[in-house]
Amino acid sequence: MSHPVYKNLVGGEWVPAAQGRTILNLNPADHGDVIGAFPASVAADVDAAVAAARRAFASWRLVPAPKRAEILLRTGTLLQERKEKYAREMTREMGKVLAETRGDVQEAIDEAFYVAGEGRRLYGVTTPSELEKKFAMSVRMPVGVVGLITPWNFPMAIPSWKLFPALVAGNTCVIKPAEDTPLSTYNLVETLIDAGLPPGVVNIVSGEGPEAGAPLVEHAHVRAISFTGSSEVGSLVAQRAAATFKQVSLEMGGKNAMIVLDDANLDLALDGALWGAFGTTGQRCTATSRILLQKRIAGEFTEKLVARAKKLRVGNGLDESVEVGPQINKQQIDTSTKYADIAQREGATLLCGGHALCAGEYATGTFFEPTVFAGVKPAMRIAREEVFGPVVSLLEFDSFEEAIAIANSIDYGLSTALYTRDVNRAFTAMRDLEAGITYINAPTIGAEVHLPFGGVKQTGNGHREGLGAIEFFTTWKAVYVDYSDKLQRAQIDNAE
Ligand code: UN1
Repeated sequence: MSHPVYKNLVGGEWVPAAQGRTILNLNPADHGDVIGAFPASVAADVDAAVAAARRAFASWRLVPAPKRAEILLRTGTLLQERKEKYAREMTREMGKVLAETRGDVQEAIDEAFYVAGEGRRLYGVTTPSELEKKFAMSVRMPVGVVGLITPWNFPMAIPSWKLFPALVAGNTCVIKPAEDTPLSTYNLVETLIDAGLPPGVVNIVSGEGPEAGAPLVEHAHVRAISFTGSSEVGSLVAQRAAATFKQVSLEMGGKNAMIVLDDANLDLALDGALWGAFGTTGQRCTATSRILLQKRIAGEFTEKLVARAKKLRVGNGLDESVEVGPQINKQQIDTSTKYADIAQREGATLLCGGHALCAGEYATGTFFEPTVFAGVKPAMRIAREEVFGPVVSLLEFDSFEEAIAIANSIDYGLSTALYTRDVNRAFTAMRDLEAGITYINAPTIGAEVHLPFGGVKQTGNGHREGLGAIEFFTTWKAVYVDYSDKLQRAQIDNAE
């Protein structure tokens, strides 16, 4: 069967990768459904894209920010019109159910409207000079050419979190989308172009991390890298980028805890647990992967959770009755299977799931059963390491203080949730949970674009997307204007 063949976007032209090799983008629910062949790029392709971005930077940085923002505003409006089409294409390439891919496109729309407003802000600061007749101000400048490396789990939302703030600030971009889900980046960039983005301002280099991502990270003319992916790869990105002193923003793994106190609305907590753990088939960096239950309610909660997890309908995300789509690829199935084995060897009790689904309607894709482990102890690997699949661990605790300590006892710090009706404990948890995001009476997933997104410890390196993105994609310039008509020496002429 024939399928579309995609190219790289370099300086406004669609060009094949230097070596002419391609990577097939397959529907994870049905491997017979080929979305397309995408370029397997190498360093030469990255060089060409960076050169194009450098050329475009010369004029893009001079376009007034409110005008750059208008392109983003139009992009948001066009995405609204295309939402259903792009959501369906995203479900085909990524697998998550349609309600969620509509949400993913919506997140890009929200980001477009949010960042478009920045075009008329991009605030700097003025401050008095210590000298007479001297004016002092700090203005935001674009960084230059920025490299963006994005994951497969939010194929349009995460590229939009990076592209839009980078663009409004006057940077030009080279984006390397995840090789499993490049089409959604193509759709996003196509929309930017239709909205009036000039050639070369965004360039796409498709391919795999070691071949196409690494040269971008190492490129001497790339001034900043924004990466979302695993902590393992993030560490490599930071080390390789250090050689050329790039700014690096890393959003990485999580092992997010939901704490359920015995005064909580249990039905609400159950709804949150199912959505947080099995939404997006557990493939979110914000996914609920540990549920900490206070002993008095643990039995009842566990029983109800397992009954509902067993009833979740797994299948092709294009079928509206399906609740849990496939995992992205065989490698992720292997990881889920590996952790199911590890958990059992460590002494955890498998209450449901634990296996890949291979028979009947599942034979053509990569599916895994919604999986619940009980009797998990904080020291077990299943309680500490990221699975990135539909696998959740249940841990029990006696006191609120113990729950906070367990929640914090891991190397990651992205998202956390507390279910309680006790306002004092809610505020204590907001203060004490070591995470970039804390939810009260809501699950660990569901961040909105205009708040800071990111985490502490091995989840990130201190930067934030959303609210923090403009900070990352701009660099400060201090400007002094002396209108005294004489040489005024700071720290000397005005000193006692
Ligand atoms: C991710 O999993 O990498 O908060 C991003 C959420 C989504 C974004 C998740 N809005 O779950």
